Amino acid sequence: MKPLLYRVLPLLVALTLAAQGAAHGWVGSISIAGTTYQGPPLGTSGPSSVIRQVNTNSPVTSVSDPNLACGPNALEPAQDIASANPGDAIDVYWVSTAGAWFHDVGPMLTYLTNCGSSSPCSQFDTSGAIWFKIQQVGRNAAGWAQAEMNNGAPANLSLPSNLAAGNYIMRHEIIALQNGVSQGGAEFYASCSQLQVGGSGTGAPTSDELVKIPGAYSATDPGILVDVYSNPNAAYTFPGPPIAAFVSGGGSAPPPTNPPGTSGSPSRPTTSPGQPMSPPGGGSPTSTGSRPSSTSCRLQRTILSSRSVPAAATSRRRWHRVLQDLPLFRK
Ligand SMILES: *[C@@H]1O[C@H](CO)[C@@H](O)[C@H](O)[C@H]1NC(C)=O
Ligand SMILES: [Cu+2]
Repeated sequence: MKPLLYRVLPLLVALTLAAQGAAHGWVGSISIAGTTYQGPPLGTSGPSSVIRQVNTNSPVTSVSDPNLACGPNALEPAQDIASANPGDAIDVYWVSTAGAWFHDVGPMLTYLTNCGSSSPCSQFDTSGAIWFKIQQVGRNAAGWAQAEMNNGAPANLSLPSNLAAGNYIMRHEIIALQNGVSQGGAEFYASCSQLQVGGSGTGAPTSDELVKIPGAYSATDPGILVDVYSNPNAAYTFPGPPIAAFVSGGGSAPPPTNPPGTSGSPSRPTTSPGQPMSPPGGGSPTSTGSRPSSTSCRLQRTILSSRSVPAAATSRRRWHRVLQDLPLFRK
């Protein structure tokens, strides 16, 4: 009974995903200073976790989608809070239905928002929250850092070494740019985790370093509407605000607190914290169904194993386009 179920389940999931026309990814776990925190299974809010889990592996593709903050329907707070300290090393393990994360072009960025001191982040509503950037990585000598995760490696960052103590939500984001050449083609993946940071740091962003999410990006930002294949060595312009100056030891200000009125702001569109979550593979609230752009992501990687050669990159993109038009290959 059980073994059979286990054998059939992945198939069912795959079929559901094929029907949905997408297969992308989510955060399976994070580790903070060596302690691992498992995320809830995709599409659930339990078991208890520090990660606000998304309910679909599909990306957000609109820069004005409220799901840009924490990923699709991850607005429901998680139950747990991770203890952390300034300077802690954090690993973020992005996974996919294929196992490891499989997109390989585009930046990864990390933001924090302060949940305030009156209640823990497990009660914090991120709609209308103000965020500041603490980290971003694009290409390094080996290529896009995102591609390092294709072998199962986590994204890695450190909390600012002088970060003021307090309650924070960490937002880790991948922007997958394989379709970034067309407006609306960039795929945004975000994941929020609830932290309580101790220590005696005083570092905080200045008011001009704070952004709302959505609100921080435009669909035509040079780091979002961009052809990453034609000129692979072109300098990449990260979207969003600069990294807060205090992160590298610059000036600091009193810790910013989200104004009380921001939580549950009526400007939030279609979703609310109390809304029941759909089962795995359920419809994406971002209406990405019309863009089956990444159905062939895994396939193209299998077919074209050569990497980091510009010519191969160009042909990968062509394959991406060709394959996504062939229903035969949508599996
Ligand atoms: C890990 O961090 C190093 C240093 O910032 C960076 O070069 C590398 O690309 C990162 N890897 C990932 C997958 O984030
Ligand atoms: Cu994808």
